[in-house]
Amino acid sequence: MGNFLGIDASTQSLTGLVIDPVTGQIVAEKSVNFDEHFSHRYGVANGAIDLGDGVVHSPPLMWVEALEILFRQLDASGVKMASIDAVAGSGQQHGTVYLNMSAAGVLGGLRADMDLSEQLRDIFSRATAPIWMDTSTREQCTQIEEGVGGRQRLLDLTGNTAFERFSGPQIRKFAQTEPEAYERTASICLVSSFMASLLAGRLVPVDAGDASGTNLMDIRQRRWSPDALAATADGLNRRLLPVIDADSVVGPISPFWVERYGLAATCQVLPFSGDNPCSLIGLGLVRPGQMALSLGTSDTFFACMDQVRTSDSGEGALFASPDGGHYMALICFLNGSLAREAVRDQYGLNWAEFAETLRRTEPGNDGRLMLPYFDAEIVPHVTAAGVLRENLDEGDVAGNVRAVVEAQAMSSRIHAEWMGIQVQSVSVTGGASSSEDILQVYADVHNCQVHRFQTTNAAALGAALRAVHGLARAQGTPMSWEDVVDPFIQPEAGSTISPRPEAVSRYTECVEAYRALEQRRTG
Ligand code: XUL
Repeated sequence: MGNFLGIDASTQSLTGLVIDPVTGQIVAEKSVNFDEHFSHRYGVANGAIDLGDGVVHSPPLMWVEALEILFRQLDASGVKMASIDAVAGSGQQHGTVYLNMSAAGVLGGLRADMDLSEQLRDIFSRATAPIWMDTSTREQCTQIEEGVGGRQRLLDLTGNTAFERFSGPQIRKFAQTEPEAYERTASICLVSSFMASLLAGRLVPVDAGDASGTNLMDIRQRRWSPDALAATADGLNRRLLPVIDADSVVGPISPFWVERYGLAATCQVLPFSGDNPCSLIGLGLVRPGQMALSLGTSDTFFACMDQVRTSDSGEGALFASPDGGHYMALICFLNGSLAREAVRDQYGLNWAEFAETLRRTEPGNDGRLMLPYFDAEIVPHVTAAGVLRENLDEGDVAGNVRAVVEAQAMSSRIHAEWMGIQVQSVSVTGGASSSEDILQVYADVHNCQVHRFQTTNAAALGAALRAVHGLARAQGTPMSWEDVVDPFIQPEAGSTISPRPEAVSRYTECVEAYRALEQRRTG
C-alpha cells in the first residue's frame, strides 16, 4: 500500500495532507492561505468577499489557482507524488459553483503545458460562488418550505429546515435574480464536487454527506428529492449529477496532474465530501454517540448518530455520514474564529496574550456575560450583528476575552441538547484547538475530557482516510472503518484536557444565566 492524499478546501485556506496508512503517520501537511496569496488579485478578506446585505461570495478561480500552488508545495516537501494511490477531499459546505456548457469539455481536455486557471477562466456562468457565510436568502428559505408543503415536511424529508446558507435557497435566489445567467448554467457543483472535478478532469457528482447540506436531498434515500428540487428552481434536476456514494472511486486522476506534477496515472480520485462530514471521519466518529468540536472559521459541534434525529427548533443540521451507514448531527456557529479574532483585535492582543488572559481569569467570569454576535448568527438564529454585554464593561479587556470563549462553549452545550447525547468526551480539531486555554473552558463547561490529535486538520485527514477505505473496497480488499481510522485517532500523549470540578459546578449556574440572556435577545 502506498500513500493517500486528503485535500481540504476550506473558507480561508486549501490544505493537503498525505498519510501512510501502514505506519499510521502523516507524512506531509501543507496549506495555502488565500489572503496571503490572493487578497489583492481576488479582493478576498478571510478567503471571502463581503458584498454587503448578508451576501458573501468567494471566487472559484482562486481555489483553482490555490490547487496548483498546493501541488507544487507538496512536491517540494519531498513527498513522492507517484507514491499516492488515491486522493479524496473535503470542501467548505453549502457553497455553489455555477458552470456553463463548456466546462465538461474543458475539464476533459486539460493541457499540461498551461496553468489550470488560464484554461478554466471561461467555464463559469457566475464569476463568484455564494458560500456558507451568506445569510441573504431568508425569503427563498420561506418559499422553499412552503413549496414542499411546510417547514416540518422539509425537515422530515431532508433532515433540515431551510437554512440561508444551504445550497437550495442560494440556487433559488440566483435563478430568481439572475435568470439569464441561470439559463446559461449547465451544471451546478458544490465546492466539494467542483474541487473533485478539477482532479478527475470531468464533472464529479456530489456525495451524500455534502448533498445533505443543500435542502435538496432525501436524507433517508440519499438521492435528490423531486419535491425539493421542484420547490427550488426550474430545470434543477438536469443541472445536478445524481448523488454519489462517498466511498466509490470516480476514476483515475486527470493526465494534467500526472504530466505536470508526477502523480501516478493509476492514482484514483474519490468524491470529495463536506468539511464537517470529513472531520467526522478524521476524528474517528464512526461509532454512534461520540461528539466532536471543530474550532475553525465557523465553530461546529457534532455527533455520529445511528438514526435520523432532527432538531425541532430547526437550528440543528443533519447530514449523511460519508461512512455510508451513520448520520451526523451538527450545530454551526458563524461567530467562531472571527468572533475570537474580533475580540483579540479590539483589545490589541496577540494569541499568546489572549491565552494568558484566559488563564488568569476565573471560570464563570464573575457573572460577566457576552452574546458574541459580531456577525449575524446561525445558532441561535440571529439575523443581524449585535454584541450584547451583561455586567460587562466594553473597556474590560480580561472580562471580554473570557466572555467570548465562555459564550461559545456554553452555547455549544445548550444548543446540542436536541441531539440527546450524554457527552462522554469531546474530540477537537481546527486552528483554535491548539489553544489549551480555550479547550479548558470547553472541558469545564461540558464536564468531560477533551482530546487532541496529531493534526488540527481533521477534515483533510478524514478525506485521506476516506480514500484509504474507498480504494480498499474498490480493489476487493475491504477494510472496516475502525481499522482505517484507529491508527490516526490516538490522542497525543499528555494532551488530553480534563474538567476541573470547581469550575464544572460554577458553570452549571452560568449556563442557565447564559440561556436566559440568550432567550431575552432572540425572543
Ligand atoms: C456547516 C457550515 C460550515 C462550513 C464551513 O454547516 O456551514 O461549518 O462547512 O466550514
